[in-house]
Amino acid sequence: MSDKNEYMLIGADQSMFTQKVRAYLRNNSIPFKDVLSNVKIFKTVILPNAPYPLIPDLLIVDKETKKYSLIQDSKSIIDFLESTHGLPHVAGTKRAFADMLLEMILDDFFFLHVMNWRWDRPSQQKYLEYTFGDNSQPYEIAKKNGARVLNLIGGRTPSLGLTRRTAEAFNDQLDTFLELLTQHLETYQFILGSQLSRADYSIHGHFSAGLFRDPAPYEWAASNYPVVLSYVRRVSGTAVSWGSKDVVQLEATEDTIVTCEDTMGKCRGDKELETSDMIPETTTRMTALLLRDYLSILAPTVNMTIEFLNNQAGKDEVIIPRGFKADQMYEFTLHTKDGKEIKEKRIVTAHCVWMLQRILDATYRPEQRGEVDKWLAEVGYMNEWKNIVAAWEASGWRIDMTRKGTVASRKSSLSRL
Ligand SMILES: N[C@@H](CCC(=O)N[C@@H](CS)C(=O)NCC(=O)O)C(=O)O
Repeated sequence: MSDKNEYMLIGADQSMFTQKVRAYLRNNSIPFKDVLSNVKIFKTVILPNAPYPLIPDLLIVDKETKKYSLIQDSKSIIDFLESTHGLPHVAGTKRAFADMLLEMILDDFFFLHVMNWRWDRPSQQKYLEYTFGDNSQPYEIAKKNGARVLNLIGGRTPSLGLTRRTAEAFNDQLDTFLELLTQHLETYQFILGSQLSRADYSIHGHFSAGLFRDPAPYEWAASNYPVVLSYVRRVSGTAVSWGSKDVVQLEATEDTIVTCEDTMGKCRGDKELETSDMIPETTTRMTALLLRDYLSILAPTVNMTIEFLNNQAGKDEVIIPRGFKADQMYEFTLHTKDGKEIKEKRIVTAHCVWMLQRILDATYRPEQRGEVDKWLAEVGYMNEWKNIVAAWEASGWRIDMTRKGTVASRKSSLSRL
């Protein structure tokens, strides 16, 4: 960003994807102002400039003329910030792929594991109503307004397969994930080792806006997983916690500083990870835990998206709906701790096909596959993954995010350009 511009981030405290971007901005010392989203902002700023009524949205504002442009979606915002500010991205063929794969699973699936703690917990209803409301208003008005917001958004999770039938399995997996993460953090500061990456920002978003924010999960999560809480605060970029940005380790005499070392990036384990394109074993296990069930969502989503596109007779460009109609549900599988399979139905949400496309464009290109597959073989489910990739690539379509939304184009029409 030139000095001509400033950033404003439209979002909310309880929004996971807002917190993901805020942590990224803070850790990279990029100044920004927070703008609270509300109905008026959606109508006048977001919807005229972006495809979906979603937060976060980054405004790039010319300080003098006050003209702005807007970027929607946490991934696109981080991409923009990374390239504009020349910020580092994860190096290493396997590590860069792992980071994007994890970001997809965490953003598209793992948020349900956290959401599971948000709804249906009467003890925190008052808190949710107030904090989802417009808290520039007095308490009772804010609460009333928040109750309306909750009615609008709180009802969507069952259609994504988070129901009474699956709640226990989601919680089982969250528990196992938190145990693995605790074990991981014994050695490493961050998911890929000593370097912060997208996967950390995704986890941070989910946990800081949900698990370690809402009262009901806070007590459970903070008491049982204090190491994870400390990690989440570290990724926030503001905490006085070992490994946080600007926190240093001091050796001093009475009047002189002897040494003053950054604590960020200090691991208790293998320092060669970054340079030798290695992924911590605990990260591989966390990926495997979620990937097994996530593939039962990704595979039908990709297949049903292809079917939808192939029914658009003759069109070279098609806007894909964010969610398909409720009569096009499919069944996915969740595994409990003891290996029991739970099946549930959910609607098709095609955002993940765009996330898959991003991976194919950036970190799973044909020349990268040999190397990446070595790691996928360790994770497991490689054939299932490869079948999904093959189906999408054979479909003849690609997907991009545009002002109109996620748009699929026939590759044959693009190659004619
Ligand atoms: N893919 C988007 C997801 C954004 C998203 O789901 N935002 C939620 C808040 S965390 C939202 O705006 N929900 C409003 C709604 O669904 O109506 C991103 O990564 O930014």
